[in-house]
Amino acid sequence: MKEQILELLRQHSDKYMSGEELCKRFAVSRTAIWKHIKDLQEDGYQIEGVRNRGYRLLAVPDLVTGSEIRNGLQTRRFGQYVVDLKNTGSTNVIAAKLADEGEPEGTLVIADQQTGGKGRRGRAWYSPGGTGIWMSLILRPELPMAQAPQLTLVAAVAVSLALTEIVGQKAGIKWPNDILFEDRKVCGILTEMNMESEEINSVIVGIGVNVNQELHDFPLELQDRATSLRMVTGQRLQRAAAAQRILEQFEVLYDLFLREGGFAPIRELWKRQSVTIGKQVVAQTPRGVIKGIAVDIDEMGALVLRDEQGQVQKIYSADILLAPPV
Ligand code: BTX
Repeated sequence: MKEQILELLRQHSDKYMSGEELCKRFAVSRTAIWKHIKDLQEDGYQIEGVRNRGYRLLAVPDLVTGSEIRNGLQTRRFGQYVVDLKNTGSTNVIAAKLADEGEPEGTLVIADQQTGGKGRRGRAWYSPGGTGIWMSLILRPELPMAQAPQLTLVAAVAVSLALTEIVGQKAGIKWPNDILFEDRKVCGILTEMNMESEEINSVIVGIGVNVNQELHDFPLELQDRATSLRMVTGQRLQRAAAAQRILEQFEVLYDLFLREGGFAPIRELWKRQSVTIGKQVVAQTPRGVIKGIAVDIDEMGALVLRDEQGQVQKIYSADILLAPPV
């Protein structure tokens, strides 16, 4: 009922909702209503209560709850069902478990804090409470397995377009899964696939975005390479609103990706948002280190390098270091 009271207060935030009206709607006592209001106030909602007039919602806190994410969200599936957690190990782990249990495509797991946030190849993702968007989306694409890694690229385009719009400054994609502002990482994406007899059962796309951290909030070893939306704009932002823009962009691009049966239509957008193409890169691949100039991304999503011998090489999986344009 607390959620429903909040919804009503949201809808009528330009006027007071009388206690009596609320009692009638929910067929409960005034004390019951008052207890829920108090609960909401404890969550950080600024609700004014005026004798003989009622309650009015003045301001909402920066929470990443289902209620905040769904409120005004312009999607059909992505984020319409939300599992919100105050604190968890990794949202990717929870989402994978829910996917196994049959939760549908678009289910979102979001946490205020992660204690075991995962990056790629066993690395850690720093995810302190109250500052970032730590979320994982369940997808169930009908795709050949070889195409699943392209979902990371689709997600990267979505995040980069959403963050560019929010901040008013280009959020660049560093192949394959980082989003950067001025060469510093603001977001990382971790895509994990669950197979069942050669078919994709689910894909979990984990997205971590630094939103309200200041430089000193990052551990020392990240201070020269991480940034947050607040550090770029100089302003605190509502995390839920940013998460909504990402989900909205992602759903549109994901639908396009599935409809067109591949990465090709996303490719141009990717190239436009990329800060990788044209750069001298050092790629650490499972086959060894390759140095060269990133010249393109192909229709499968592989990075195309021209190596020091002038040979063209395609890179499907690697960590890359960028150097200035040559
Ligand atoms: P990655 O392996 O490309 O990047 C991990 C590296 O990024 C770390 O080794 C560290 O150097 C740096 N790093 C760690 N934390 C941060 C941070 N907060 N900001 C900037 N740089 C950082 C990137 O992997 C994939 C990250 C995905 C995170 C999401 S959060 C929701 C979901 N749940 C989960 O456990 N992971 C994903």
